[in-house]
Amino acid sequence: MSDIDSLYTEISAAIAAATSEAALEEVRISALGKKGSISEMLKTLGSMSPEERQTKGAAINGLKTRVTDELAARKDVLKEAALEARLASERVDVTLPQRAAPAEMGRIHPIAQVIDELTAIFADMGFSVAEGPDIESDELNFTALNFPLGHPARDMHDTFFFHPDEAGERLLLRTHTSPVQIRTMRSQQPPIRVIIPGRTYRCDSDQTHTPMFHQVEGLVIDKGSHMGHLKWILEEFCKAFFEVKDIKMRFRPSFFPFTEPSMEVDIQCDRSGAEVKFGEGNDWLEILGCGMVHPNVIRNCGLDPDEYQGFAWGMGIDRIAMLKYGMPDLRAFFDADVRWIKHYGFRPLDLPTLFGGLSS
Ligand code: 2NL
Repeated sequence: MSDIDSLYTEISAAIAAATSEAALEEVRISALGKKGSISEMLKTLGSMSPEERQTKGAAINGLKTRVTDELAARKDVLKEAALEARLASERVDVTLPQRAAPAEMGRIHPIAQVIDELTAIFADMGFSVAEGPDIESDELNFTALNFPLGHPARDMHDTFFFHPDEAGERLLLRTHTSPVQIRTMRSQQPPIRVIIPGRTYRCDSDQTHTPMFHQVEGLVIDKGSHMGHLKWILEEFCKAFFEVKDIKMRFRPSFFPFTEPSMEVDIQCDRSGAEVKFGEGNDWLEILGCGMVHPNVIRNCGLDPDEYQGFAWGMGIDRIAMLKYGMPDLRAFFDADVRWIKHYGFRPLDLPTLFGGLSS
């Protein structure tokens, strides 16, 4: 057998034995690459006599053509096989039930839901939302709000204080969202209509208190604003929030350093059944505190209390969320238990709106 025939037999066997496109490429390089066996053979043509070149040259070129054709044919076969294997491995059973999209699986926390609901209600009445930092100065959290130095109400707030700085100033975690109202009154001109939902902190922890909780406060400052306006806003809010046509409210005198007069507000409910019902029955439930902004607070914000009056209110978000959605344990709000959020959470795409329903 000539060396050409034996080289052909060898290469042809290697082509047939290649089981992947990469292995086949190696065979091609070893035969037809720059230093491949056929290429080396072609290089010998130059030193041959014209007669020898005529017979051997044709034979080597014939070898090259056959090997090139076999490589191409084998490549087609391997390509087809690779495609078949991929199709088999990536087969999709279209009859399987659909897996829920991430937006379907996640849930909105009831506190976030209630904040969205309140915001929709007050936005409809012309209020905007204001925000401020959780870490505040003593001045904004207490002094500007008419808590005199050494006043017992400062101690009642169970404040978390930071260590004093070199100048002796003591920062704190805000005990209510009121400092944001002070910031708003100092930076905006009346008329002011804002609500401030946010996190608040008090060093208190038991069945009905968590050290971090949520509050929403509202503030209106304008010429000639009065308690009638306050009462109407709170009534409209309660009806919309508890999704009832009518609800009786009871205003009881109270005390806050930052309002005068101050009131606590109860709403009518029925506690005779397993769950509390609003807008019916003969029981009362306290839900918020409110009052006319104290003239000292208006003055502390650079406004003239003889020109501008205002009213404000504050309520616990966690508490009204528990009441509305029948959640018995406050502490579960902050446990991050996925089973709880699956049960009490809200679907992310069901945004609360007044026209579409708050809690559809
Ligand atoms: C409650 C009572 C209240 C306010 C908060 C307020 C803010 C400014 C001026 C005057 Cl800047 N008042 N806020 C007023 C009355 C009551 O909260 O029981 N909250 C849970």
